[in-house]
Amino acid sequence: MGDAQVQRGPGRGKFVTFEGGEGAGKSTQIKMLAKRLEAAGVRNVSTREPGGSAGAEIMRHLVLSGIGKLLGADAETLLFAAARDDHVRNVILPALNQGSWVLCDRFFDSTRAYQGSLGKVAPDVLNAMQRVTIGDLKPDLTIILDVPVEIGMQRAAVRRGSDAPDRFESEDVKFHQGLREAYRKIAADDPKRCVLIDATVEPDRVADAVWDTVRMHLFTPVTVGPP
Ligand code: Z5A
Repeated sequence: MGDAQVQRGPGRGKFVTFEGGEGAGKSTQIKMLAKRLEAAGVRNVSTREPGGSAGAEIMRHLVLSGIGKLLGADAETLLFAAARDDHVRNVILPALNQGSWVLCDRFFDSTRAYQGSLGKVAPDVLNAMQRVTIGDLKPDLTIILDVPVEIGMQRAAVRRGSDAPDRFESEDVKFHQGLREAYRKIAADDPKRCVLIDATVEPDRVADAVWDTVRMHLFTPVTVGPP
C-alpha cells in the first residue's frame, strides 16, 4: 500500500468483502447488494481480486494463466500480493477515503484459504505480505458464501460454457472441499468480522440474507429522541 493512508472516522466508507469457493455466487450477490445500497442512498464501488486496478488486472491475467503454479506456492502468493498492493493503493483506499463503500469480490481471506490452507504457504510469510500490502486496512464485514463443492463446481461449469477451466477451476474435488473447510474456519476464527451465509438457495433469498447482515452490522441505528 506504500504511503497510502487508511483514514478513520465517520466520513470513511465501509469496506465489505465477499469470499467463498468456486461458483458460490459472489459476483451475483455483489451486483444485487450494490443496487440495494444505491437505492438506500449509499454511494458504492464494486471491485474484485485479483484485479480491480490497471496494474492488478495485468497480474490477474498472469496468475489465472497458471504461471504462478509453475513457480511454486510462495512465488504465486507474491504475485497475488503485488496485485493487491496496486489495488489497495489505487482503488480501495481512495474510494473509502472519499466516503464511498467498497464491495470487493475476494480479498486477503482468499490468500489465506488458497495459498495458506491449501498451498501450505507459512503463516509468517502470509503475515509479512499482509503487512506490506494492506497494513491495518481490514474489511468492516466479510460475507462468506457457503455452497457444497458439487453445486459450486456445477454452477461454474455452466457459466464457463465451452471455455477452458482456469488455474483454480482445474483443481480437483478434494482441493475444493479443503477450500470450503478453510473458509468455514476463517469464519469461526473471526466471528465479529465474518458471516457465513447459505448460498444454495435462489439468488433473491441469498440477497435478502446478505442485506439483513449488512444492515445489522454496518448501518448506524437512527436514534429517535423524545418529541
Ligand atoms: N485467488 C487466490 O488464489 N488467492 C487470492 O489472494 C485471490 C484469488 C484474491 C480468481 O478467480 C481465482 O483467484 C479464484 C481464487 C484465486 N479461484 N477460483 N476458482 P475468478 O475471479 O475468475 O473467479 P471466482 O472469484 O472464483 O468467482 P467464481 O467462483 O467463478 O464465481 P462467483 O462470483 O462466486 O459466482 P457467480 O459468477 O456470481 O455465479 C456463478 C454461476 O452461478 C453464474 O452462472 C450464476 O448465474 C449462478 N448462480 C449464482 N448464484 C446462484 C444461486 N444462488 N443459485 C443458482 N445459481 C446461481
